[in-house]
Amino acid sequence: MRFQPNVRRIAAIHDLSGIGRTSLMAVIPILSTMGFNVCPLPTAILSNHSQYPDFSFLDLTEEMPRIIDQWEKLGVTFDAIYTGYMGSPRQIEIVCGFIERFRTADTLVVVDPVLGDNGHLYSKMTQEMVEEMRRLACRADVLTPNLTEAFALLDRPYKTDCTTEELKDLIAELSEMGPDTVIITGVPVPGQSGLTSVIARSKSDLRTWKVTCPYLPAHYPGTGDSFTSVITGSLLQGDSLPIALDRAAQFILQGIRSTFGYRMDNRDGILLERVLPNLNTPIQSATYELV
Ligand code: PXL
Repeated sequence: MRFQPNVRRIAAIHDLSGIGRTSLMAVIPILSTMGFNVCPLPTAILSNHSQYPDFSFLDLTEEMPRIIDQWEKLGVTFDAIYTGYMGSPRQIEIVCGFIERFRTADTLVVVDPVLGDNGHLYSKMTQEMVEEMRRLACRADVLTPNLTEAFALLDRPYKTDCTTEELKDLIAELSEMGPDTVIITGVPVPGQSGLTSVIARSKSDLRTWKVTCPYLPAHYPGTGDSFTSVITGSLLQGDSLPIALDRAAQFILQGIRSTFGYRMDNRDGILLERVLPNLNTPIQSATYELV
């Protein structure tokens, strides 16, 4: 009898930022803790993420095709391809090509269209990047924009006071672009400044799910990366969409709660190291609702 390791492999296409717990520095620990073999295809190396006023930036666009060719030679296969922050428009074309080459009928393709937050694009993001990101979004099985990114992808003005019907329409328009499942994060709850929500739907199901959780008045970079990492791991572990939403929302809330009590620089992100073990404890209670 031969024993085979049952460790599944995820290609993680994000930047590596040394300071601030974003991108690969959230993706790798979270998905490793959840039992996956994370294979990084880095898009850029930064001294620190781009929400600090200054940062160094090494664009890896030229290196990416070399890494991809080598992976192809090695004959590696991936159970999931998970993309986030892109360093240049040309890179997005390379990543689209990577998906064409490595996707099989069983591959889960998760696209986090990292472009901006709170109604603004991040400092390196241009209109051309938004347009290219639309091409990548079309190829996703699961698309996870925040509200800013959802409006940017649809070329509509940002607003925060959306009704549930408006959010459902946003999801429908985004899924018409291609993705089976669309999850919109960071959705304010009208009239309740102490709450925030995520809302999601799959074309293959058509029920719309919402998870609401307490909102603490602080912005921590990287929480979107951590959220989508937990979603990716949870779906690969076989959880339903609403359970994946609950696990991800609870993990982020635990991370924020573990950080908020300190007088820290918020740009350092959440204290991920403190909450990683929670990813392997059974979910205690689910709070999802149908809307
Ligand atoms: O968290 C998203 C993200 C990823 N990568 C870089 C960023 C940000 C957000 O600021 O700057 C480099």
